[in-house]
Amino acid sequence: MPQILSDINDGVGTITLNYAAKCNALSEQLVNAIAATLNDFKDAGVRVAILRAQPGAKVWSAGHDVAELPIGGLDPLGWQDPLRILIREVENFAAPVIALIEGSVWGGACELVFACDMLVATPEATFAATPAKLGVPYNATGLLTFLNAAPPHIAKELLFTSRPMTAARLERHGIINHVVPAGEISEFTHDMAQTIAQNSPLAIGVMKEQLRILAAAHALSPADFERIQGLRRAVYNSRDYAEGINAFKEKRLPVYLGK
Ligand code: LCV
Repeated sequence: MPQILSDINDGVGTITLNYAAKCNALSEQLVNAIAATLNDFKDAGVRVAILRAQPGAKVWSAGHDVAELPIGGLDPLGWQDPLRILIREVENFAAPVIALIEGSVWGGACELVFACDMLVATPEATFAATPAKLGVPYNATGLLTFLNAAPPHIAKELLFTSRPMTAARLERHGIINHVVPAGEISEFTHDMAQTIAQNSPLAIGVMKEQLRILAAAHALSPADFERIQGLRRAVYNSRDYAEGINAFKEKRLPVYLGK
């Protein structure tokens, strides 16, 4: 069973997450399939991409495949990590990527939909950022995705509580573009995609890339960069980091000791 399905219709490419057995966890295999499909979309001249789960999905994506997280000693979200590769694929894809969201979105998948260019969600959709729950020291570009999508206090509430937030709450803060009933969301999203597809792909592509460059333009001194990496290394080498991942695998609540 393929972990994603895809199709192209009138210049709009749709990628459907199809890995229900693992709640569409963003495994290396699934990420590679999405990246390859986006490349095919580029070759086919796709003007808008829609990223979605199966209609009626209870879980849009459970985020990073926890089984693929290193237990310690290695950066869990390094440059070559599948989630980091996927975020860059979406941000660098020359056409707009619209996240069509039904179901619950967890962890790195929350960052993934925030990295998309627009979000359309059903009223029942929920969004939970889980590094604090899992004990993962999120990385700087990942946190920047949250900061570029959400007001700082909302980003911090998401990241520090790990509690799911409703689509209505995120729409109120301009993070979600439209909240649309499940029975209408596919047509609504395709209509918006068709509107975009009629416009200039060159102008849209260059504006998307400029917005990406401007949103990422932050001066960070080498000393600050090394300090961030040192702080994160101390966390992913900690007893608590291993506890978070082991608790997940053992299906129990973690007990964090702050060390
Ligand atoms: C691997 C999974 C996963 C999964 N990986 O079904 O943002 S960070 O820093 O935290 C980042 C590192 C990150 O993204 O971490 C992942 C964060 N994700 C979560 O915390 C969500 C974890 N999953 C859940 O809470 C539940 O699975 C939900 C609520 C999504 C669905 O619950 P439900 O009862 O419907 P199960 O929990 O029974 O899951 C079905 C199968 O999917 C696997 C899970 O281990 C189970 O596999 P088995 O049947 O082999 O036991 N699964 C779920 N999430 N992220 N595998």
